[in-house]
Amino acid sequence: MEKLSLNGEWQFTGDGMDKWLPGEVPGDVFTDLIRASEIPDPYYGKNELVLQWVGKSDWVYKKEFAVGPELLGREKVVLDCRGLDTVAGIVINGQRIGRTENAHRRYEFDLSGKLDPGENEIRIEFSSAVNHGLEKRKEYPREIPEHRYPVDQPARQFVRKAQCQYGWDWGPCFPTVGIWRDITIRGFSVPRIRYTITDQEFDGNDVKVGLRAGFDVPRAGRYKISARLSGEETGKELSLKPGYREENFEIDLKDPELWWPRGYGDQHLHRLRLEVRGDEGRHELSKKIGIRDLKLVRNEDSGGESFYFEVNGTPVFARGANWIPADSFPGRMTAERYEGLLDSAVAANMNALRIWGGGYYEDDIFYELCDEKGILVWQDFMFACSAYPADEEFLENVEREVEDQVRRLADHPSIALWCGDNENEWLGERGDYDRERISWADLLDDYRRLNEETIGRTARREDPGRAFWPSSPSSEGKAPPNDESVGDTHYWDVWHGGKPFSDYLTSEPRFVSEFGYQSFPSTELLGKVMDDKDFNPASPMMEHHQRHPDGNALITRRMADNFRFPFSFEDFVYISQIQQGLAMKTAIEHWRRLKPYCMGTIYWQLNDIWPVASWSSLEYGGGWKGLHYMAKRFYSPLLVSFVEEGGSLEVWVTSDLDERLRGTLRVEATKLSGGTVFSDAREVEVGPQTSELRKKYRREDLLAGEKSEDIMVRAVLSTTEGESVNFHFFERFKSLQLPEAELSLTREEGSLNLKTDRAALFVRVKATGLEGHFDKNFFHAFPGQSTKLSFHSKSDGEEIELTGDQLEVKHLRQTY
Ligand code: BMA
Repeated sequence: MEKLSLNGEWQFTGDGMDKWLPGEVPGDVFTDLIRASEIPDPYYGKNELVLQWVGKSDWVYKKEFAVGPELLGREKVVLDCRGLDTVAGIVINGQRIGRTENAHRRYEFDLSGKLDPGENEIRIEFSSAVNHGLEKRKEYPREIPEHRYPVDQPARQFVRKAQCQYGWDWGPCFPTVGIWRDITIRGFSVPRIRYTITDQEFDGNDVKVGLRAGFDVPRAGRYKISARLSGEETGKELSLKPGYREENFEIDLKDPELWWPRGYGDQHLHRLRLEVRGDEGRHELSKKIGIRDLKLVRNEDSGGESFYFEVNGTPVFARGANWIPADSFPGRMTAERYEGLLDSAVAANMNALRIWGGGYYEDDIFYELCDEKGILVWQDFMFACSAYPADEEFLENVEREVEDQVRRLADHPSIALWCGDNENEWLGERGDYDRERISWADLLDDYRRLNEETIGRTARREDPGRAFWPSSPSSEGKAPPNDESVGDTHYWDVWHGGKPFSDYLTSEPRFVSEFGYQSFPSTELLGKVMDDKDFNPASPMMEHHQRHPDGNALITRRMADNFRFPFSFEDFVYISQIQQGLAMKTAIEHWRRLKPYCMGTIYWQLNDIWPVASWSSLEYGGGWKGLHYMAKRFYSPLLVSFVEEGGSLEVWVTSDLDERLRGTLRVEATKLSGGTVFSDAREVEVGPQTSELRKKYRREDLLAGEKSEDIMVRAVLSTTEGESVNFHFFERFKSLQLPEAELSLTREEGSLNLKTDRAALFVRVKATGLEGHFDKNFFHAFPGQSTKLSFHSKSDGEEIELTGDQLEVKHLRQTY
């Protein structure tokens, strides 16, 4: 097959512009305009407000390319567009050859006979997706309720592109335009393999791998097709007629090496090769697949219905977070940025991510990295927080999208589940639309046609071996969508409902796919998008970078409940991060204790799309907020945790490990100013995949006559598989008698050592001017204990040695 990549340099122009500027493909018009210095940094200050014209304008991209006899000599030539964003007309040498209106689809256009020897020109004429949506909305017979965000554009429901680009409660409004994925001309005379999808049938340790492949046959002929996987081979010889066709193959593997989610085994991948040979050459497709038996287990039980992933017979508690697009501008994303974010997820002991339905189906590299790192992916289809149209044209467009994406992604072993959308089913109950004017019953009919009959039916048809779940949250009709006893749950009473953190402890879901709490990003990051003088949570500039209308009120109210109020912005940011971490810690430790009744916690949200106050644990650019450091501890496969009930303190041990462990559980009560007043140590045996109450102490025994505001309790579980440490305080942080503490950071035997004379809570070490993260941070230090720290640079993940003057240390007592 002849391949001519059209990636690289293009030229572009837009409405009212009298010149052509250089553009980069794959990319997007914002990134190109920034590079050409035509627009200021869209994230800076309130620039977003003056850049709304970009999404409302039409744009043209063009490129000249040379075609040689090799390509022209092929029977069939196609233009393969892996992503055009969004409404576009394609013109080759002045001749219109097709149009697109779905950024999530792969489009192919026949170029046979349309190319000239030598120079050719391609133009892609984009019309504004925002205007397109408005027109479609006008034509649609029914009103679709629209939830609006502080800065947004309307009618996103009518346009198949990343929905959050129209503005969200954490994201700016930048409806991008452009050639956002690879664009290639392909010429071929033998059948071209368009895609392959495998399914796996297990029989004990052996596996029958079914392979379905789609071929584009340019000319009639006799062809030999062979498939190879892990040393096994199968094949057939066929006479094929021109046109599109599918063929099935089967390969039996004896006791193959399996792919496991991280923590349970290796991420073994097998090379799959499919080859077509004919008189005029050959075409081969090669990719890595994983062999694993992955099930979504849903068994009725006394509590409702279970909901968990089982991989190769092992139940897996999903510890993870929700993923949103990592930049408003896809043109800026790089493999390194994907890897950095995913490495951070792994470093925080996550084994699962949910790709939320308001963004886009991620780049191939994302799934390849998840395969390699053993991260289970919950993949939403890209519909979120809304009703959608359901006319023939829209449904047909969606069917093609689902087909394209499932065929592209299904062979990634990391993908655990397809999910129809984010919160659309739940919308009937919670949507803030005018219920007098718009009836949900009317919209339900459209919803069924889109969700069950189009998205679900297509996903099941294309990939019958993988679970399809209608929506997140859903109970698949067995209970209200967000019911806790069946299916997955979004738990938002603490954030959106403003309830105290203790409310998490009243919730008993089977699998929580969303719950979150906001914090502010670092002042280093904020300093890149605003002036220091705007460093105040309620400054108009900061409020522009906080998209949840009640966000600041919710944060500050809760802060006043639990902390002495900080008076510098830097301290406010620091405490907001502690508070966010504590919210997630409370929820996740509780839900992990409910194992195996509850089998997954996917918090909202892992990452950010721009510099903003949000629910993320990684700020824009990948920096770790306090929550991410805390997640590393509360997501540790082995967890010791506390429950205070009446006059007693329970100590629980939760294990996601598959082996039985022996170890010591030590519980100590210590005065904040120094001195242990209670201590107990016992040998423990921790069964595989268990969560148990190990010991209950009377509060008065732990306090040993001391005042509750002077005491911290520490539990240390030490086993051969590592250690889990946790703390408990009987009083709110604002009521504690925190001592002034002297902290020292020294370099001893190659590592950084932190020591203190008295208890110092939420110690945060910052490496000024350096990008990266520490192995631990936001931890409690107390007398007699020295904490070893290492710093991993962002560029290569390697540990680097820091000197004292590069470091800044803060702890809670210093904020008042
Ligand atoms: C959820 C998500 C998002 C939203 C988040 C925070 O329900 O699905 O739509 O950003 O809440 O409000």
